[in-house]
Amino acid sequence: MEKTLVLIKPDAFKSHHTGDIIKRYEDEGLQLLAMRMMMMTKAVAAKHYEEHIGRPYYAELESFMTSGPIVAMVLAGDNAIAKVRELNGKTDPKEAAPGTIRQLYAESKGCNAVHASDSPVSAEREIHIFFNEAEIFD
Ligand code: 3AN
Repeated sequence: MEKTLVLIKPDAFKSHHTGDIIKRYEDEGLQLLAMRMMMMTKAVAAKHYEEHIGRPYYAELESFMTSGPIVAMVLAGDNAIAKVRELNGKTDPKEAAPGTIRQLYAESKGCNAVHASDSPVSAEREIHIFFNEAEIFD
Protein backbone atom coordinates (compact mmCIF):
# COMPACT_ATOMS: atom_id res chain seq x y z
CA MET A 1 0.00 0.00 0.00
CA GLU A 2 1.27 3.45 -0.94
CA LYS A 3 1.22 6.28 1.63
CA THR A 4 0.80 10.01 1.05
CA LEU A 5 0.75 13.14 3.21
CA VAL A 6 -2.31 15.39 2.99
CA LEU A 7 -2.75 18.79 4.62
CA ILE A 8 -6.12 20.48 4.92
CA LYS A 9 -5.03 24.12 4.67
CA PRO A 10 -6.24 27.03 6.86
CA ASP A 11 -8.82 28.22 4.29
CA ALA A 12 -10.66 24.89 4.06
CA PHE A 13 -10.43 24.37 7.81
CA LYS A 14 -11.85 27.85 8.50
CA SER A 15 -14.72 27.37 6.05
CA HIS A 16 -15.71 24.10 7.80
CA HIS A 17 -14.86 21.73 4.95
CA THR A 18 -12.56 19.43 6.93
CA GLY A 19 -15.22 16.72 7.22
CA ASP A 20 -16.30 17.03 3.57
CA ILE A 21 -12.70 16.64 2.42
CA ILE A 22 -11.90 13.63 4.61
CA LYS A 23 -15.13 11.99 3.43
CA ARG A 24 -14.07 12.35 -0.22
CA TYR A 25 -10.87 10.44 0.48
CA GLU A 26 -12.57 7.74 2.58
CA ASP A 27 -15.32 7.30 -0.02
CA GLU A 28 -12.60 6.52 -2.60
CA GLY A 29 -11.27 3.73 -0.41
CA LEU A 30 -8.28 5.58 1.01
CA GLN A 31 -7.42 4.62 4.56
CA LEU A 32 -6.54 7.11 7.32
CA LEU A 33 -3.36 5.99 9.07
CA ALA A 34 -2.58 9.17 11.04
CA MET A 35 -4.21 12.54 11.72
CA ARG A 36 -3.45 15.71 13.72
CA MET A 37 -4.84 19.22 14.01
CA MET A 38 -2.08 21.80 14.52
CA MET A 39 -0.67 25.22 13.73
CA MET A 40 2.11 25.16 11.13
CA THR A 41 5.11 27.12 12.42
CA LYS A 42 7.40 29.07 10.10
CA ALA A 43 10.07 26.41 10.75
CA VAL A 44 7.78 23.57 9.70
CA ALA A 45 6.65 25.60 6.66
CA ALA A 46 10.29 26.04 5.63
CA LYS A 47 10.92 22.28 5.88
CA HIS A 48 7.72 21.28 4.15
CA TYR A 49 8.00 23.86 1.34
CA GLU A 50 11.82 23.85 1.08
CA GLU A 51 11.76 23.76 -2.73
CA HIS A 52 9.58 26.89 -2.79
CA ILE A 53 11.87 29.05 -0.59
CA GLY A 54 13.03 32.02 -2.66
CA ARG A 55 10.11 31.87 -5.10
CA PRO A 56 8.15 35.15 -5.47
CA TYR A 57 5.09 33.70 -3.72
CA TYR A 58 6.94 32.16 -0.73
CA ALA A 59 6.19 34.97 1.79
CA GLU A 60 2.50 34.77 0.90
CA LEU A 61 2.55 30.96 1.13
CA GLU A 62 4.28 31.05 4.54
CA SER A 63 1.93 33.68 5.91
CA PHE A 64 -1.16 31.78 4.68
CA MET A 65 -0.03 28.36 5.92
CA THR A 66 0.75 29.73 9.40
CA SER A 67 -2.46 31.80 9.63
CA GLY A 68 -4.71 29.21 11.29
CA PRO A 69 -5.10 25.54 12.17
CA ILE A 70 -4.38 22.87 9.59
CA VAL A 71 -5.19 19.16 9.64
CA ALA A 72 -2.31 16.87 8.71
CA MET A 73 -2.98 13.25 7.77
CA VAL A 74 -1.41 10.18 6.27
CA LEU A 75 -3.61 8.34 3.79
CA ALA A 76 -2.87 4.94 2.29
CA GLY A 77 -4.15 2.81 -0.54
CA ASP A 78 -3.32 1.44 -3.98
CA ASN A 79 -1.89 4.29 -6.01
CA ALA A 80 -2.69 6.69 -3.14
CA ILE A 81 -0.39 9.51 -4.32
CA ALA A 82 -1.95 9.83 -7.79
CA LYS A 83 -5.45 9.10 -6.52
CA VAL A 84 -5.33 11.90 -3.91
CA ARG A 85 -3.87 14.41 -6.39
CA GLU A 86 -6.64 13.57 -8.84
CA LEU A 87 -9.29 14.07 -6.13
CA ASN A 88 -7.64 17.37 -5.14
CA GLY A 89 -7.57 18.77 -8.70
CA LYS A 90 -5.11 21.23 -10.25
CA THR A 91 -3.20 23.75 -8.09
CA ASP A 92 -5.25 26.66 -9.46
CA PRO A 93 -8.95 26.08 -8.63
CA LYS A 94 -9.89 27.89 -11.86
CA GLU A 95 -8.22 25.03 -13.76
CA ALA A 96 -9.39 22.22 -11.45
CA ALA A 97 -11.86 19.72 -12.90
CA PRO A 98 -15.50 19.87 -11.78
CA GLY A 99 -16.16 17.97 -8.57
CA THR A 100 -12.55 18.05 -7.39
CA ILE A 101 -11.80 19.29 -3.88
CA ARG A 102 -10.06 22.43 -5.12
CA GLN A 103 -12.81 23.26 -7.60
CA LEU A 104 -15.39 22.91 -4.82
CA TYR A 105 -13.60 24.46 -1.85
CA ALA A 106 -10.54 26.51 -2.93
CA GLU A 107 -10.45 30.26 -3.50
CA SER A 108 -7.21 30.83 -5.40
CA LYS A 109 -3.87 29.32 -6.42
CA GLY A 110 -2.42 30.43 -3.09
CA CYS A 111 -5.38 29.52 -0.85
CA ASN A 112 -6.15 26.16 -2.40
CA ALA A 113 -7.67 24.04 0.38
CA VAL A 114 -5.34 21.03 0.34
CA HIS A 115 -1.79 19.82 -0.11
CA ALA A 116 -0.81 16.31 -1.17
CA SER A 117 2.58 14.71 -1.79
CA ASP A 118 3.56 14.53 -5.46
CA SER A 119 5.87 11.47 -5.49
CA PRO A 120 6.94 8.54 -3.29
CA VAL A 121 10.14 10.42 -2.36
CA SER A 122 8.17 13.53 -1.34
CA ALA A 123 5.64 11.42 0.56
CA GLU A 124 8.35 9.72 2.61
CA ARG A 125 10.02 13.07 3.38
CA GLU A 126 6.80 14.98 4.13
CA ILE A 127 5.14 12.27 6.26
CA HIS A 128 8.09 12.36 8.66
CA ILE A 129 7.93 16.15 9.04
CA PHE A 130 4.52 15.70 10.67
CA PHE A 131 4.44 12.20 12.17
CA ASN A 132 6.76 9.72 13.81
CA GLU A 133 6.43 5.98 13.17
CA ALA A 134 4.50 5.38 16.43
CA GLU A 135 1.78 7.79 15.28
CA ILE A 136 1.18 5.99 11.97
CA PHE A 137 -1.33 3.19 12.43
CA ASP A 138 -0.47 0.78 9.67
P1 3AN B 1 0.63 21.52 -5.59
O1 3AN B 1 0.25 21.85 -4.16
O2 3AN B 1 -0.58 21.44 -6.49
O3 3AN B 1 1.55 20.34 -5.72
P2 3AN B 1 2.93 23.25 -6.04
O4 3AN B 1 3.78 22.19 -5.42
O5 3AN B 1 3.28 23.78 -7.39
O6 3AN B 1 1.41 22.80 -6.11
O7 3AN B 1 2.88 24.50 -5.08
C1 3AN B 1 2.86 24.36 -3.70
C2 3AN B 1 2.00 25.44 -3.09
O8 3AN B 1 2.57 26.70 -3.33
C3 3AN B 1 0.61 25.48 -3.72
N1 3AN B 1 -0.31 24.57 -3.08
C4 3AN B 1 0.21 26.92 -3.57
O9 3AN B 1 -0.39 27.12 -2.29
C5 3AN B 1 1.55 27.65 -3.60
N2 3AN B 1 1.80 28.21 -4.92
C6 3AN B 1 2.36 27.62 -5.98
N3 3AN B 1 2.42 28.45 -7.04
C7 3AN B 1 1.91 29.61 -6.61
C8 3AN B 1 1.70 30.88 -7.21
N4 3AN B 1 2.07 31.12 -8.47
N5 3AN B 1 1.11 31.84 -6.47
C9 3AN B 1 0.74 31.63 -5.19
N6 3AN B 1 0.93 30.45 -4.55
C10 3AN B 1 1.49 29.47 -5.25
